[in-house]
Amino acid sequence: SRKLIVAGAQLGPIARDEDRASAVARLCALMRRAHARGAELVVFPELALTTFFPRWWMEDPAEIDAWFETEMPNAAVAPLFALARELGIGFHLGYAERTPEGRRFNTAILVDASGEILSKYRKIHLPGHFDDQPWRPFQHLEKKYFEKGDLGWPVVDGFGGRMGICICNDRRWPETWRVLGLGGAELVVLGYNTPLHYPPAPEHDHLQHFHNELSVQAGCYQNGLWAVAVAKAGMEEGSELIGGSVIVAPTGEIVAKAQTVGDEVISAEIDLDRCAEIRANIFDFKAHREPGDYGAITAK
Ligand code: CDT
Repeated sequence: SRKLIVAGAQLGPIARDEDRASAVARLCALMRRAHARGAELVVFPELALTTFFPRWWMEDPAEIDAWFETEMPNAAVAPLFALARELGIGFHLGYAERTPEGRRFNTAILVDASGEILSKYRKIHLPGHFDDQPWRPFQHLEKKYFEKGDLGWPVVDGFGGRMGICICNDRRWPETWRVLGLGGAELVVLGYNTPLHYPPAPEHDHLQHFHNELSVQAGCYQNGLWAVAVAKAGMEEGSELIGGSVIVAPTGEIVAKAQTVGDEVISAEIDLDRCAEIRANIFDFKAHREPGDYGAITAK
């Protein structure tokens, strides 16, 4: 068996005026709690250093750039990297990335127990809209503030297995999970900021938790892999974000789930060898997959 203890560190709301130092102090406190449970890896949410700023229409480039990191690691997150090294724990962190060329991405990294960045992913499925829609109680302007990711869905060796990353809206798309599964991923880590209220179709608001679990559980089962899916949750600047962070087994079963919408650690001992329960049986890709009949999926 290949057992490891993994943790998800759900975050409660981050206020608009909460600075990086305060957010990083919260991440460090959660990392200590995860480590106390024996975790070798702790997963933080999408855009974990700031409030979910794409809810606001902004035009001033300086105001927009203030939400972005131009280096990783940088001075603000140095305490998190130092604590990870001190404790010998790896982590996943989502943040807004601005490249030296001025390109902007919704990014996540996977960092090993020595503080080295093992993998980096830039979000591919960007939800929401480009244009100002002031009728909404809050907007969802990821298409305005971020470019589509250009790194594919990398799968790398780490934590005794094969590790993949996706981000928030990606989890709703079966293609995300299948590409990660085809890359051999055994554990997928992801963060999300999911508003409870969806202004264009409010009749689906009561299904937000169901759709979160449905997506992650299906992704795990249909590809025979583990996932740690972690929310930024709670009432953030007038937008209520769902919690419900979960750890899901390759069978699709939930093995740990958050109970609150605040800062909370969930954890589980997982065995990466359990991927074979599914991958050597019903979803044995080599034996049963029929890619010759899937052309419509990649046609434009
Ligand atoms: N952050 C993120 O991707 N949130 C989306 C909200 C979709 S509604 C515009 C999600 O899929 O949860």
